[in-house]
Amino acid sequence: MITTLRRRHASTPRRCSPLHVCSGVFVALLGLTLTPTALAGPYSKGADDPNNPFDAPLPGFTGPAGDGVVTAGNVVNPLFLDWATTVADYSPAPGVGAIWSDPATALGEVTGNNFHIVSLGDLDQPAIDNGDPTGTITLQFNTTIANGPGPDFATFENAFINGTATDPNTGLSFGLLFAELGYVEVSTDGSTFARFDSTSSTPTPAGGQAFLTVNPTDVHNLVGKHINAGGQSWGTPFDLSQLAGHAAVLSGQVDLFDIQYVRIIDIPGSGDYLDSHGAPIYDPWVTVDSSGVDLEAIGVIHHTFPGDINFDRTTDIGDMALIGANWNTGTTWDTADVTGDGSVDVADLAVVGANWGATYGNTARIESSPGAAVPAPTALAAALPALTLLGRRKHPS
Ligand SMILES: [Ca+2]
Ligand SMILES: [Ca+2]
Ligand SMILES: [Ca+2]
Ligand SMILES: [Ca+2]
Repeated sequence: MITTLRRRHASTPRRCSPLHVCSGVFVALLGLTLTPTALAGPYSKGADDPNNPFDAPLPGFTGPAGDGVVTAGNVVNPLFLDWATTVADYSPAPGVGAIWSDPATALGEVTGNNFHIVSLGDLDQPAIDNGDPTGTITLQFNTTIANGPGPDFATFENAFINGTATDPNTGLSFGLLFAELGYVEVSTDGSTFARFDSTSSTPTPAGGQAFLTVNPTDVHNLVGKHINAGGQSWGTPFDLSQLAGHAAVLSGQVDLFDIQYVRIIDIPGSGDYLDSHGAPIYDPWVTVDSSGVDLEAIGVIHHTFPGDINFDRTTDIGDMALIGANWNTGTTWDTADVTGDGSVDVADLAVVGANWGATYGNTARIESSPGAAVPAPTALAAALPALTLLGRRKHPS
């Protein structure tokens, strides 16, 4: 269960070695059992795999030329409501080329341009053995990310095809990738982060691996596993609902309906860094210049709009029904607490009423037309007495 407690100024952040999974350490301390999402795969291919049940790549561009195709006439996928707007922190590993060191490059819409990136840098074995920090970047958004149905945001790296393999089921070939991988974490307050469980079953490299090919169907929930180069643009989806059992979410420190930060942590692919199951992660290593994760963009799919409890981008009877269903019992956005005070009552009803009929799209932050100009609808007026009665029944005085 998720609470709506929002600690904007959380206590001292937990410090976690990159060699371990933060949540695992924390939960172990509590004496509980951590069960990472045990998904068997095969995970999605690097491009155009819409039916993969785990992590179907999301096209950065859509239009008459087809999904994921970067060309004149196609447009940035309107699935994405928003894009990163602010660099909260950029701490690359040493050695990133100057032209790949501008973190603002990761802000704004996806471009599909594999040179329009900021690099996080890589670590060689002595640096890893020394415990040097890996490169990271933390981005913020104009509007917070929320846990709606399905994936809630997507990361765009600049992975490209660097080999081929054959799908055993279809006999069709697909691309193996030059994929520089990283962990993905989210935060409400910028202090406490929750990391997505990840999987990497890439076989141990036989030798030099500076140009290691990664089979994307072996990799899950790591930034960098989808193609965003050479005229193709595909983002890696992340679904906040997968963090519902994370200790920081359960404690209320991370609110899945109020995510304000996304942090990317590069993984030097030596095998020293592990997935959530304890398996070593391999990727091209050691890379130089535009080394490590090359972040191009982060797109937002879901954020909360006033009164739109069910994330269908309009405030109407569907949301009103959720108010009724959760009257006096709801505690989170998806259980109709749109005011964030931990209960569902007339204050939440008022928000829905005030925004009745508003519709929200890509520019919804400014185009929403709720408020006094919209007369109280008949449906709302009719629902009010019933809801009030419902409230009285549940809490007799
Ligand atoms: Ca979701
Ligand atoms: Ca890259
Ligand atoms: Ca709605
Ligand atoms: Ca409320």
